[in-house]
Amino acid sequence: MKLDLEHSDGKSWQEILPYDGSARLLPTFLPRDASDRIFAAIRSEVPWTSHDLVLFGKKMTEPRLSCWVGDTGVSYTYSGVRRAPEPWTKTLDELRYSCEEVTGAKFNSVLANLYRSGDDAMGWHADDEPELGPEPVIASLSFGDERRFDFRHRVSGETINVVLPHGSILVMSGTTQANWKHRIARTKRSTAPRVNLTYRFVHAEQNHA
Ligand SMILES: O=C(O)CCC(=O)C(=O)O
Ligand SMILES: [Mn+2]
Repeated sequence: MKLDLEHSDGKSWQEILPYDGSARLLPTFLPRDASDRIFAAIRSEVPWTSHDLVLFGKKMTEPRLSCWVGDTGVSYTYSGVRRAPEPWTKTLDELRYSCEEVTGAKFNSVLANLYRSGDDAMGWHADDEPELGPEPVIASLSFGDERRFDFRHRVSGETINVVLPHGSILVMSGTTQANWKHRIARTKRSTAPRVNLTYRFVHAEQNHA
């Protein structure tokens, strides 16, 4: 799907990727005071859970808290584990409509991640599960401490780094997931919490709910 993000109140989007996909950042998507309120609300509304994952045959605990939220019946396999969604909270649902408005895309679910400090992270991966479709639009909102988001091209190995500020939106679309992986690396620089919300559309025909 082709996105037209240019008409958002004259605010300027920055294209982060040089080729093979699109990742557009709007650093000032939400005002500071609204972002502060949303950050506090999400941290208390969401039933944060620590999840296990299997990495190289070893069971480990993910270094972050997370919660999968979505419309009834939308299930999603993530880190090898099928998850049924938690119901929408008021704040997550309101933000869904803001993301739909600014992207022109539809979202039926969101993966919420809470990085408690710089020790929490997410390793290299792509949001390329079959149920997201071949060219998913993913709207990623960040709140709290700034963290560096890295892209790495699957073939050339080129890496691109971008800092995601409080109240920002990063929209990945086109062939981004097919060509690039991304991560949030551990860092000694960050000690304060950060919340990230990735809004997605999970296709019903791929559901195994
Ligand atoms: O925390 C972030 O900015 C990225 C999260 C992410 O990649 C994901 O939820 O799939
Ligand atoms: Mn991801």
